[in-house]
Amino acid sequence: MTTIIPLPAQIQLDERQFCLNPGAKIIVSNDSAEVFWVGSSLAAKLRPATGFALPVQIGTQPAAGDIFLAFGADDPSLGEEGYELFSTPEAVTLRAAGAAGLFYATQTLRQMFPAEIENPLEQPNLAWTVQCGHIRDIPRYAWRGMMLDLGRHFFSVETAKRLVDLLAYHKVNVLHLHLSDDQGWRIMIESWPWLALHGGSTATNGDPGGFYTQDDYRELVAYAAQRYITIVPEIDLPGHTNAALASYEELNENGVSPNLYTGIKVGFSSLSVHKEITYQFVDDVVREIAALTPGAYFHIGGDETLSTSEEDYVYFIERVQKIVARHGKCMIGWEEIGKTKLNSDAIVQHWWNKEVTARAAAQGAKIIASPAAKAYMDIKYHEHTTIGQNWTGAYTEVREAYDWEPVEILEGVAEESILGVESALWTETIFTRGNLDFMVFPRLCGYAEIGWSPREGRDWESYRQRLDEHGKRLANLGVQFYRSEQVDWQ
Ligand code: TNX
Repeated sequence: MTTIIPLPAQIQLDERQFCLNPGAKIIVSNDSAEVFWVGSSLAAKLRPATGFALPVQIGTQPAAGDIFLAFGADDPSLGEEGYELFSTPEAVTLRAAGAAGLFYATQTLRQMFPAEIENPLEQPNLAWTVQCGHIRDIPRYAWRGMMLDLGRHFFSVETAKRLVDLLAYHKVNVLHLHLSDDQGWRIMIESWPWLALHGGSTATNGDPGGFYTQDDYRELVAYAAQRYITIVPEIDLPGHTNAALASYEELNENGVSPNLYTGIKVGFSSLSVHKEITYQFVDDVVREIAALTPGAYFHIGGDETLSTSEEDYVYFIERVQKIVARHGKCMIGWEEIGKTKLNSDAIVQHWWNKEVTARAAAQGAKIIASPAAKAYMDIKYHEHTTIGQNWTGAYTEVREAYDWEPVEILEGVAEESILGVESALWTETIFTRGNLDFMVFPRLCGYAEIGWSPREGRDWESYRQRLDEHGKRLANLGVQFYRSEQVDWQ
């Protein structure tokens, strides 16, 4: 039985074993820097626990005992992200047509070694075996995301990079950063510096604030890109803007800035939809962030604008849509933007209202499934969870987070319109790295499987059993995950 998460599309294993020995090499078939990096990053993951040298070399085939990374376009049906893994007693071969696929093959291989492979300290006297067999694996959805809310509480670049590593380990390929909210503005905009300097100075509860400098953000984007993760920046508009309104009085209808906000209410703030300066502001913010972001997307929020009239909302979003397009990005918004007339490339993120989501899909928008009752990781696991919220009216235990189907949740949306799945960590009650670990893991493992694995192969009992072993991997990686009673955890 395999313990890989997300479950590969096709997997046949037998009783034989490959054993990684001290003299093993990692051979890469291609001398491009990108492919070499994939080989090197695998070596870097396997060296600490094994204590082996694992040199990375370019070559056309493996010698006995080696791991071979065969890169090439000879099987286009694997796509950019698919891969094959062949394991025999002589060698392990990873094969892919795209570098992302090769990288995902290395993540699968990590999960085929004993769980101690993830221990940062050398583990002497362990046999580093991998079961023999064949895997052919291609993702179900193109969009496998997670959102991190930096507005309510700020997380450092180091914490975000650690999260990127953990996402990559689960073949997640999008990290959506919610960079602004009522409680904080988290990225330096050079043409409007007080957004970050004042608007970023605090957080929910009056906790310490913070913001990414443009160099911080660039560094995070590059780190994520190297792990095949696209950063999607979100600036939430026209609501959720108290931090911006507090920083620049001219953005306010009455020309007076409110105080910084450290509570957790939503829906009370709005930009001034009929002031021209508002659109200058949006243009500058989108322009600067778009220039820092190689990814194709810009998320404009658009949710919970309870203090903006419907007419103003439509006017505002349709204007902002043009600004995003002018800066060369594809616009994403929360489902509420389905009430407006969308460009054909718009993407809509479903979180609550199926009817507006269906309206967006009917206009041709692609849909990302983030149903709050299933995919919100700020929701408590059960009534005794000490952090988190439960406004969805239910709790989201590990099983509830896993056992749902995007196609069924999105009533009225054709299957072809579903781009993928994204889970979300809202951080009103979450601000330490330990809080983050606890709320995200192991639920994220389930979302990763919903996004990657074929629908037919998904099954709670199989997942539950794999999670037991996977928990040891997470523990070795230093993740302080929630040990749900639904899982046996040896
Ligand atoms: C709803 S979902 C929000 C967030 C909150 C979250 C708390 C959405 C687009 N907006 O502002 O943080 O609920 O669960």
